[in-house]
Amino acid sequence: MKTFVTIPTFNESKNIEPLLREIRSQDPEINIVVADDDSPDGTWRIVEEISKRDPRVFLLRRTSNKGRGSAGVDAFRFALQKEADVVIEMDADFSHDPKHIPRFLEKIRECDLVIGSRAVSHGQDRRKSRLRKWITHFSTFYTRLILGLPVRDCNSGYRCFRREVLEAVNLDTILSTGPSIVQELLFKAHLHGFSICEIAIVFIEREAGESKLNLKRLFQGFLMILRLKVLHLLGRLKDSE
Ligand SMILES: Nc1nc2c(ncn2[C@@H]2O[C@H](COP(=O)(O)OP(=O)(O)OP(=O)(O)O)[C@@H](O)[C@H]2O)c(=O)[nH]1
Ligand SMILES: [Mg+2]
Repeated sequence: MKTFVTIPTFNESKNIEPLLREIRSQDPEINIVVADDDSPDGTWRIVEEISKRDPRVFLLRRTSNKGRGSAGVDAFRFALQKEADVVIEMDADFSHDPKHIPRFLEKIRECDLVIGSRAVSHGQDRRKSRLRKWITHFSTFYTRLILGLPVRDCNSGYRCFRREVLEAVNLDTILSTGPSIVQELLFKAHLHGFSICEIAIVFIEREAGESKLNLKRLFQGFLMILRLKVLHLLGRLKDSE
């Protein structure tokens, strides 16, 4: 099973090297794609150096069309072009522990899409901020309600896709340039009838680097979920109707 890990990054210079090391220690064969938006802190430069020593590390240095969502799409496209069978997407800030990778790869044999979930038995959200946890709870409630998703952690960006899922959702039609790509892909995979499973993860707070979440991004995410629902009701979610 040819496996790729894709990681969108922006200003993660303190995290990226130890993260790549930990992923590599999980699996010497795994391919890793970092989609960096020309980070001013030089994250891309660190990845470029590592990629010279490790032929299974790839850097996508993006200078236009920036954003968490479009970086994710570029990395998926790259993995598909390189004939990935399975793609795991994760954040760079150690909230997503690489030690869960082997369990994703086990579970993907049974399901089309596997979600690293904080909301199933043994899953945990270890962040200290009550506000951040509350936002996650509310956002999951809202997403499940509007989009009718049979998933307990709709906001998790730690996921494993079979190639067929990424092909079917048609990456050319993704609307989200920002973080709402997480919910958009989930909704489209669900509309296509793919099987979705959740495995427990322990989600920890970022220790280094700064959060990119702000009120504007949060609000844009809520609006995007409404937009996806309306387009679906109108039969205009291109790839899936
Ligand atoms: N390429 C790219 N990556 C981004 C962008 N914004 C965020 N990311 C990356 O997407 C992942 C998730 O972003 P985070 O800032 O951790 O968002 P969050 O998890 O909601 O918030 P915190 O964990 O509190 O920081 C991280 O790997 C970021 O570096 C962006 O505009 N472009
Ligand atoms: Mg984070």
